[in-house]
Amino acid sequence: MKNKIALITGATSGIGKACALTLARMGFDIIATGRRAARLEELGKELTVGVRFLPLVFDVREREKVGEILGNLPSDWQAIDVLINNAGNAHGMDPIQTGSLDDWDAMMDINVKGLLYVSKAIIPGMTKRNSGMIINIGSIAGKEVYPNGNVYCGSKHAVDAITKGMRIDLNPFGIKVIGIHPGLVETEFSLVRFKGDEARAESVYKGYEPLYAQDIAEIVEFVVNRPAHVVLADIVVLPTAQASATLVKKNL
Ligand code: NDP
Ligand code: 8X3
Repeated sequence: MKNKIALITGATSGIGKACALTLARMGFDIIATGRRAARLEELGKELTVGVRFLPLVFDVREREKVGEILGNLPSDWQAIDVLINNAGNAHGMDPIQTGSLDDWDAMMDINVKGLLYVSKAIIPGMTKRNSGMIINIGSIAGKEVYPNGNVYCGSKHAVDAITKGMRIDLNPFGIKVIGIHPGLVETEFSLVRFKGDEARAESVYKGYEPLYAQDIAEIVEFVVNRPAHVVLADIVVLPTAQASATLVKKNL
């Protein structure tokens, strides 16, 4: 994959970071984004020697800034081969009648609109070149709805629908569009969802073996390595202990 470029949003932790490290090992030059500049700097030090690295610090909610930064990439970074729309999180886990408007705004603005803003900036280059791959990180929450998951599930159902729409609209250009929908992956996800409550976050992954970020990165590696005529369009990946969004076999 020498001289190919991958852009990964939300590469400061979890799935995005694992994807950045894995794609760099495959030889991709890496554009990594996130809000935490220090984390991106650390990532740069961990990346495989010999690949180019461009860290970009922005909040995917900032529409103008996203367009400005991604629309003015240095000329030798513009031909992006793989876009991984990964940035996202759950915020809160409350019944619909008591949910917080701030949490709802965060989830819709980051998981849905942020993905759209980034895509809007990158897709024109892909259509012009008649090539490219877009991998959207959805969720089992985009395939099912679970108690108190209401708006997070809504945001991920939107990601699923947008992914399908992208695949249809970008079909004439030979652009591959892939949805990866994981179940429970042990990352900083629950720490963010429960607003820094470490004990509550850790309890989500107790009593069974969850997925790890690297498991998702390895699926990305497999997807990216398929021949030109093959696209793994829609992938649901769960820990073996998980049968559905709500059914997890735990030994507590
Ligand atoms: P993490 O919390 O570990 O990572 C989330 C990443 O998203 C961070 O790099 C964070 O960067 C970035 N991010 C969050 N908000 C913003 C923002 N406003 N602007 C820019 N970047 C942002 O969680 P995961 O790795 O688990 O999550 C990655 C994706 O996987 C998400 O879309 C999530 O919904 C999805 N997912 C996660 C599952 C899980 O069980 N963990 C299961 C299914 C899907 P920073 O804070 O530096 O901005
Ligand atoms: C993250 C997995 O089950 O918390 O998308 O929705 S779950």
